[in-house]
Amino acid sequence: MQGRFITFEGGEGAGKSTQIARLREKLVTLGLDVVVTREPGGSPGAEKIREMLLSGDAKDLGPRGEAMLFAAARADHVDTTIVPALKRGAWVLCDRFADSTRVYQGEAGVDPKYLDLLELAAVAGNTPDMTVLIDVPADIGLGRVSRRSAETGNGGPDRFEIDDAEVHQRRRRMFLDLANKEADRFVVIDGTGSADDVEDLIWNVVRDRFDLDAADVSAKAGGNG
Ligand code: Z5A
Repeated sequence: MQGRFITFEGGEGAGKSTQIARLREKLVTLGLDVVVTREPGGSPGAEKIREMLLSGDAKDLGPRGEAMLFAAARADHVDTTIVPALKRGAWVLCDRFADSTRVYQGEAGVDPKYLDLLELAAVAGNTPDMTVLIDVPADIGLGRVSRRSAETGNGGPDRFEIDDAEVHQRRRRMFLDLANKEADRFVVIDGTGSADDVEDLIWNVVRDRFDLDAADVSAKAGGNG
């Protein structure tokens, strides 16, 4: 039994974590085995690398070195979390994946051919079945992130949030370009509405794409529901 692999992409504050949690609820209700994970991170080894990357400790390596660290974390995450989950038939919902490297490290100037090689090695053929790009203008996403920081008192911006507005806008355009080039894999969702509205948009495409008719899902899930 082979599971499903869905990745979520977008800028900071797009609503990826919020929507992954909501989609997880729906899928679990249908009796499916669901694994929620994230990048960088998602496995014990990769979480250690996450800490280095987001704290800025790896910044001195430069964008190419950081890209290698993202790839090293991804390889471990794929091997130890994603592939075992897919093999047992789970649905894997992953907050960011290889497209984030293409956009963030690509925008930072790393040669796309070099990024392709890293992706080939790290992903090892485990391409997502679907990538949900939650698209919001950079100022809306960053506004949400700063409101969240003010409300939770959870420190300042991380290594990638501190970049200036133009960088965030370029990243948004790069995500949209990728979605255009790989239209079969990507679904672009307008993330500017309420969390409930965005949840409905995502559910409609996931349900249609994977033929998730509530009546027969439990049979597809092996009768666990
Ligand atoms: N990075 C990279 O450079 N290369 C790579 O290969 C990879 C990553 C994999 C990871 O940070 C960083 O690593 C990331 C790219 C880089 N850059 N940054 N920063 P992270 O994992 O810590 O952060 P993130 O992925 O950007 O997550 P985020 O900022 O938390 O955004 P989100 O998950 O998309 O949003 P959220 O947590 O669901 O929502 C943010 C807030 O908005 C929260 O208070 C929500 O309650 C609120 N929210 C959510 N939806 C809505 C709607 N619809 N309306 C209003 N408010 C909302």
